[in-house]
Amino acid sequence: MTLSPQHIAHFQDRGFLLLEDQFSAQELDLLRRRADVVLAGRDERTVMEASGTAVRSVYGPHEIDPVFAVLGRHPRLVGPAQRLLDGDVYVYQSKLNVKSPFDGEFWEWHQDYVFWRNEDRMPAPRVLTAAVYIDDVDDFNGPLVLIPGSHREGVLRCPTPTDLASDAPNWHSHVSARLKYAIHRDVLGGLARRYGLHAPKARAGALLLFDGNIAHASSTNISPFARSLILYTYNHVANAPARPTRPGFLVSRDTRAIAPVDDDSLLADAAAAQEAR
Ligand code: 6CS
Ligand code: FE
Repeated sequence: MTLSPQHIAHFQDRGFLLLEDQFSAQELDLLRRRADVVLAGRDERTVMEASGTAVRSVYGPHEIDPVFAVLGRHPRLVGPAQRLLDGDVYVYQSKLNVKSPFDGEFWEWHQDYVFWRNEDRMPAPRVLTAAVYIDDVDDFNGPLVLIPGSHREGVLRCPTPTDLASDAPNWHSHVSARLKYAIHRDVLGGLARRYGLHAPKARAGALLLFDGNIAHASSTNISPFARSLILYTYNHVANAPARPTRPGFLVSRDTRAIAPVDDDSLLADAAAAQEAR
């Protein structure tokens, strides 16, 4: 995937870029099958919704599944990440965000980079996330909502919450519905009035790229349709934290530059693994 000058200008100006129809129906079928396998696991990388019954996220699927490992090295993701971050990149973090039918909970307004700066000591916001739409994303199943242009405002003010769950590992407040760094509502209101809100809706197979500093959120999923995304955060190899302490499934310790695989690798490698049907 080669980005056009218009693509690059859009990302730099708005803080995000939506590329539609990047993955075929057969590739999506494979990703959905692997997502079901990954979601069946229950270890500490699996974060449940507050209901305790629905899975919210699984962190580090690229570490535990061969197909998600290939996807993280795919040229349709790595190519744009290298171009937009201007150099070699590695997978800082991967996650499968499910947003289950009926039970998928909200994500408060936040920026991603503040978690990586404050909790991992990531030096600079030379980082972006690439989200592959495994399901259609529409008005009704809790689409990601962005504030276009907010990535240029630096790290925004986040009041320290007083009601964070204390019985869970401390990193749970980095990934649950009650976030440690949620943007102050006065700040958020001003940004929304200035820049507006935008929900990048698209069919399954789309790829959404967004800057580590763009303000974003999502509502609960009241629909009977899942809104699963597989997300890879790409960090520039010169921007790796020196001594991360959070678990490896949140902060990858493998900071080697990615050499992208061939464009047909998802199905080719899966066929080799007798997975593709
Ligand atoms: O703490 C983290 O690494 C995760 N938390 C949020 C709210 N976004 C970035 C990242 O996925
Ligand atoms: Fe986020």
